[in-house]
Amino acid sequence: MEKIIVLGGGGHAKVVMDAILAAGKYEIAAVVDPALKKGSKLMGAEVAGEDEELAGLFSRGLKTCALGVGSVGDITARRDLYSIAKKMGFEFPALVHPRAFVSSFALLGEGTFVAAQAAVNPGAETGVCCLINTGAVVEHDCRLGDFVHVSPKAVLCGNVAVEQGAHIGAGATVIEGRRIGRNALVGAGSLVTGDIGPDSLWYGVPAREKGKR
Ligand code: JB2
Repeated sequence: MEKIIVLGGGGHAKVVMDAILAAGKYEIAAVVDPALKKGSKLMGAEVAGEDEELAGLFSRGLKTCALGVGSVGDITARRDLYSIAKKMGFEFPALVHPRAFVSSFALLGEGTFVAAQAAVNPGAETGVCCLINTGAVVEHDCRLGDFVHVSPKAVLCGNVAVEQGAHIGAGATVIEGRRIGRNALVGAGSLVTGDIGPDSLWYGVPAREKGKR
């Protein structure tokens, strides 16, 4: 079986690890997280310690990573960790929980994770390391930039564009054809009926701009 390293060992990492184990393609060879005790176990996998261990793991032939650090609006840690590991030569396959639906006419970018019960419909495309969380819906022809997070049970109707780094909160809905700007944040439960500019914070039903990020 192929081996994979999980970067991060918090709440999101456990969700990613569960999906990896359920899919059965990879064995989790190591979890790398400075907050966990080296040599301990997380969900049966060995904790390897801090990010400094990555070089040694790479030289042992482990070349595949899963991004287990999540985000609730600030993608900095995810993006930095991804680029450090990429520069070292690691690859980040797209990972899909076996009980998610991803159309064979959808395109998932490198390192994108699709959680259980999520749906990604035909013509949808994601960038690098997007997070389509539990039960989220990415309808036909949506276009997601890098590091976009669609939180649990959020719905992007058809033809929605979400630019790099934007965060769609849990249970929010964006109606068809709208555009969410770079690094914008849509609060949980919101209903987005218009376009949203970059770096702005929107929430409510219907969603209104509440400030800048
Ligand atoms: O640079 C890093 C780094 N920065 C934080 N390298 C490595 N290897 N690990 C890093 N971490 C680790 O990510 C922290 O030490 C911590 O153990 C973990 C973050 O765990 P936490 O449970 O705080 O957050 P999360 O990112 O797993 O999950 C957030 O995002 C999810 C999408 C949470 O808010 C969840 O509720 C949410 N579902």
